[in-house]
Amino acid sequence: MQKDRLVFDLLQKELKRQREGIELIASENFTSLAVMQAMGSVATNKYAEGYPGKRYYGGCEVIDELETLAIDRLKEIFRCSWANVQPHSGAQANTAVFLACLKPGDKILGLDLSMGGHLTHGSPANFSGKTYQAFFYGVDRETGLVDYAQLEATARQEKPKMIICGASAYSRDWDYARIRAVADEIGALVLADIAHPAGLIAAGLLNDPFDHCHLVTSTTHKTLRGPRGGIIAMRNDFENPFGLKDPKGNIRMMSSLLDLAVFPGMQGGPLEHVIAAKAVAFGEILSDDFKAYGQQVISNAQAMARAFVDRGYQLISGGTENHLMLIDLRNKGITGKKAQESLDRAHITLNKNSVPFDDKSPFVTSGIRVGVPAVTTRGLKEADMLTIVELIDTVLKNADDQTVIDTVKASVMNLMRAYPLYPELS
Ligand code: DSN
Repeated sequence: MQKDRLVFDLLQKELKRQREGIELIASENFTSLAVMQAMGSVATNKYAEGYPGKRYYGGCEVIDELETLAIDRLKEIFRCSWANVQPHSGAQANTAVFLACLKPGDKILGLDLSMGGHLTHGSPANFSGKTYQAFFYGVDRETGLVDYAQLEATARQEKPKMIICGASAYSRDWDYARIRAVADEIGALVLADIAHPAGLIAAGLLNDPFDHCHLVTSTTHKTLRGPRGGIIAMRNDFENPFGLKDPKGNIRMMSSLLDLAVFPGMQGGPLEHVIAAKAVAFGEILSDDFKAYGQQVISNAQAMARAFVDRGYQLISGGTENHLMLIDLRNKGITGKKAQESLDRAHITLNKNSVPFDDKSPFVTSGIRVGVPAVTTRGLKEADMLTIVELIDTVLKNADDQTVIDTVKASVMNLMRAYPLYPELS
């Protein structure tokens, strides 16, 4: 461990940063030590192109057991008939789904990035928007809720082959049944990208997308609290409705086309050390404690949202049903960029975020996104959320006053000392 001083000193500094700060980035979390140990294990040494029982390398018998365990646990969590745990990230998982289901130039319909959607749901800057013809729905200007009427109208007019639901900055649950109804009307597939709320869905605290969506993708490192990575799953297998065939020209079930799309379609050797860590995280999700974690996440988020509203902050949609909230700072006279940078100086970490109908660029933004999965893992409760909001409010009101920011930083470090992070590590 000590051989490369430069790297290990930097890792010690990062551990210190994580320990001393308040982590509010909605897409981050703290894995268990067991998850990290699996990631730093001998499985990183093994090449295993292919799938359990069908590899292109020798010596895969143990890795096969590991990957099968991860798949089985994931299927149990979401009551699925099929899952693939090899995607290196959520973006890779979405790429594989598109590759398996669509032809270049096909139409897709997703939530606009500027309204809380994700880059891989058709943004012109991304492969999804360059390869497919992307159309978008948004949120209602008044309510901040997904504009399902607009989604339906665009779906009926454009007849996309795939409707994508899911978001990076949306604080409400989804009406998957309504999306499936219009998809059935026009013969489209529905993909739910549950990267953000997956842990809350696993805990049974939000609507279940598997009942209504043909395909589901997720990351594993957000509310699922696993290693950085991606997954694809389906509750029920089915034949590709668009007649796409495998490379040999055979019609195959979707599960088979998806496996082929991940490997050899768009990835090579799977990261088996990450898959081992996914298996550990999935085991933790299947434990009794995980539902309590999910409930605490929602309860903390709601306490925090109420505290922001009480201090005159404008939350998009007025509140939250999941782990995050999106705040429009225009009535507070500070941009998202300046808010993020000032809070960073006080060791409070979050990200600037465009708000719906934003008049500022994505590099500046009018808003911030605040999430509680990481602080909840550290053990913070509702009363702490009120303290955090008070600290944030003090910084945002004194963004140019270094003395005030230094005082807040001292309070942040003092608060977080009461919630040790990785005490086993020196
Ligand atoms: N952009 C990441 C986030 O939500 O933070 C997800 O890709």
